[in-house]
Amino acid sequence: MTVAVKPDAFRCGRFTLPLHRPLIMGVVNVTPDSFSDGGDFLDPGRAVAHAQRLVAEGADILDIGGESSRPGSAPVSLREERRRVLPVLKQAVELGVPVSVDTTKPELMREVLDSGAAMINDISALGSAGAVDVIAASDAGICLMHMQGDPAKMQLAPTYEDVVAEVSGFLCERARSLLDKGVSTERILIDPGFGFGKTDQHNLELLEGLPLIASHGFAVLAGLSRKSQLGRITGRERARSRLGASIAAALAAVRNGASIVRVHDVAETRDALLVWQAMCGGDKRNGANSN
Ligand code: HH2
Repeated sequence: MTVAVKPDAFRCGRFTLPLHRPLIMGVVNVTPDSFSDGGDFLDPGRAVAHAQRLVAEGADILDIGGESSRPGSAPVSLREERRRVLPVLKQAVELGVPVSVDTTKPELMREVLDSGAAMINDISALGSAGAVDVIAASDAGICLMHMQGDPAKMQLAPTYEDVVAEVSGFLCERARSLLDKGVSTERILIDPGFGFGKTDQHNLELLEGLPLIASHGFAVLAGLSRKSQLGRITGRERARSRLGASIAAALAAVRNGASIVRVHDVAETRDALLVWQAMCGGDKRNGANSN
């Protein structure tokens, strides 16, 4: 296996974020139906206040989403997603950290990049027609996430022969399509998409396989925060009560090579990562920055 050198930094818009320590992406869901905090921040004022709080707590990146992708969720129209995201984005870009928008719609990608977003987080890995070109024509960062199927049906019967090889191969192919269009490696994040068309066993194999996924030379983002598998492991039904579980999962992901963790609870994750790094020196695999 060839181990490519991991980028030293993630570049998105006017920002360059060094990757010598794990970064935290704080989630701002401007939705009525997100699986863990649906409705809490649908009001733009509350969403902006939440974004401010996440930055004060140590978020390195904010991720604003206007469409839930929880299993069984229905798609939202462009008009509605726009209505939810844009007012929050316009204020969030003043907070001093890069703002990502979690969307699969190329029209919205173009508009949010024009309004100051530094990054796009696409759970369909730029699968919509024209999406690759929107990113290529910008200086934005991009997170390419793997999903089998779509949110409406993805958890019905996820099937793989070799989940790590298939997810890894897909992400590399999508990343290469961006490199071919002139997007630099430092602007690209890859994400195995925990819980997106995966059984619990697939998720565990992907977590274990993160070193392989991280060996392709792209920084890895991992999103495990509050996810239902953590509820099944701990017996905690309520997503909000999965804080301890989410922190453990974030540490496991970073230990296995993730450079960025996407989380709902920024302050607690930050503290856990700082203590773990101070006491354990991180881990050699994450220190792969220096490989
Ligand atoms: N998970 C969710 C949404 N977007 N993006 C990436 N890159 N990786 C993830 O794991 C990921 C993601 C689901 O979490 P959340 O946004 O809190 O829920 P919902 O989709 O219900 O809004």
